Amino acid sequence: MLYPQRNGFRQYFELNDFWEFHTDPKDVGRVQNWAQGLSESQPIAVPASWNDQFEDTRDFLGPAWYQVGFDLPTEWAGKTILVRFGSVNYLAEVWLNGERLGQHEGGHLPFEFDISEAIRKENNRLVVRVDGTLRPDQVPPGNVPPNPQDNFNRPYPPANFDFFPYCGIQRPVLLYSLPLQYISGLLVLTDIEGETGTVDAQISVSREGQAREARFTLVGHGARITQSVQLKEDKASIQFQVPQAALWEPGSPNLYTLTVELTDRTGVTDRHVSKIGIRTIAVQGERLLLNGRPIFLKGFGRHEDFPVHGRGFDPAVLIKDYSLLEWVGANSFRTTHYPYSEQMMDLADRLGYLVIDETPAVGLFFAEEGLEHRLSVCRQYVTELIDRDRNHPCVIAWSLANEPHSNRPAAGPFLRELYDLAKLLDPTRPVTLVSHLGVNDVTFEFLDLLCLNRYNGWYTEMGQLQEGLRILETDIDAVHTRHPKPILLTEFGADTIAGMHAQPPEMFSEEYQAEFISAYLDLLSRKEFVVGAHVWNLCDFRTGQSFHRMGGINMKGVFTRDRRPKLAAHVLRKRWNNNKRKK
Ligand code: ADA
Repeated sequence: MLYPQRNGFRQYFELNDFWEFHTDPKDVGRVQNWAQGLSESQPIAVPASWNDQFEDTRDFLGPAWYQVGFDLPTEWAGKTILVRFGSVNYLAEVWLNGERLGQHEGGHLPFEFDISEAIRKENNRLVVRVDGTLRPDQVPPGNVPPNPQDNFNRPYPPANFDFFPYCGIQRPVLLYSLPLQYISGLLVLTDIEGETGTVDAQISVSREGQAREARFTLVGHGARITQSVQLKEDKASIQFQVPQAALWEPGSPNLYTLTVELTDRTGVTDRHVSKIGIRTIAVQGERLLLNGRPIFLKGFGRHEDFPVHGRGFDPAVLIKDYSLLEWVGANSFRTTHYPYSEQMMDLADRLGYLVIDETPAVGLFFAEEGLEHRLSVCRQYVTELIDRDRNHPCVIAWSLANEPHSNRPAAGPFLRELYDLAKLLDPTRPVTLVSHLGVNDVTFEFLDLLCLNRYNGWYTEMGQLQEGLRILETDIDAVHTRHPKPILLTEFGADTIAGMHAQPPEMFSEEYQAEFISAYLDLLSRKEFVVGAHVWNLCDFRTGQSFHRMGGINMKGVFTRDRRPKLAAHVLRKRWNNNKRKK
């Protein structure tokens, strides 16, 4: 799904504003026909989660209703017009001027509706019903009946995952216009042969129309190449050879500008511009190769999380977090535990960060009840995520899930189906998922890259770091012996209260976190088959309430929630010394 653009043929404006908002705790909005307009409401900021904006909505997960009004720009008359939501968590149902446009399940991925027929010149009213209620058959699941085999530390609200289930319209809502016949899809594949880069670009067009030709132009780093081809029905594709290509990688994130134009006898009828990076990623035996050379991933699991905004999009926080990654010397992150904003991905391309792109499948369990629906939602997520992010050079792997409870019989076929789907949609990237089970994880038979979360010395061997490391080493050696594939330690860390100190180090002190992380990195650096280390977490973040989350905060960040460094951040900066490729 292409992001809207502004040029001579395409226009958009953002509906980032104060919308009208009304909670619907008794779920009467449908029968009272709130879709025709809210009779009572209060202002709410969009985009943002609703939970922290009011005094009485912190633990309210919905349903709730949003409404906003707008006029149609006169110059948009006669064009294709769409409304696009960057992320609404969790269930969204949308009406325009009382006409139901449709619905979408799942946060963190965009969806849109063609409103060319439903829109009016003036006084348009867009109404959205959002329901973030946790349900066992949803992904991620919640409100799961207690089951000893799938026991979770059940926080409040009762999520099957360890972060707050923020709800609302959490990323920008865009109204945008397109020509009647427009470029509706773009697939860019790159390769490298010697010093020459190869760029394959394929477009799909919305429908047959007056345009007969597509013109592709690639500009950058001394290159300017143009090719025109006839449209074949609704498709067109070309291949560029780029001599002395400026490759994309951390430390030198070289980007080219790819412009695609539809043309007819009168000239250009549509134009789409994108930034592309020439790079390759491959698993070769136990190595992970970026542009044909081994890469070591240094970085973090993160969250889109900030006070008051909740999981809401905030450009200043994006920039701040990239500044922290640069300061500490990281070169990568995983989008834990859901796809991040398109703006975050564009910045990863521009700034040169390697991204393991993860679906929202966290806390996945495989009891029979609700299994089919969970599978259909996971299939949808894999499809939507790859469609949204496949052209980003920063994305080096797809992660199907985080810590699925894959010790159940149904787990293997379920996850294998998602793996096969991801490989079908994108054969160019490694596919993984993140396991907490280790050597007996059935998925390790087929995954391309093995990702492990480990907390020896924290949840087990508490306060006994050396004993924890001994067990960790035994574990990863056993995984490697059985599955000679690259291993990435995707999570390891210790809750730390900023300002708490202890010598000798003890749990929750800054010294313990710093020693814990350093000792893990020392061990991992001795293992050739370990291709990366992602500390859990970059920053402290909001969770539900529980006896093991003081103040509803997970404190494993090396920075606090308001982005102040703990001792471990200084230790990592010294260690990672901004050398973008090495351990
Ligand atoms: C798990 C999970 C993380 C977080 C972490 C922790 O590995 O993947 O989301 O909950 O544990 O802090 O306990």
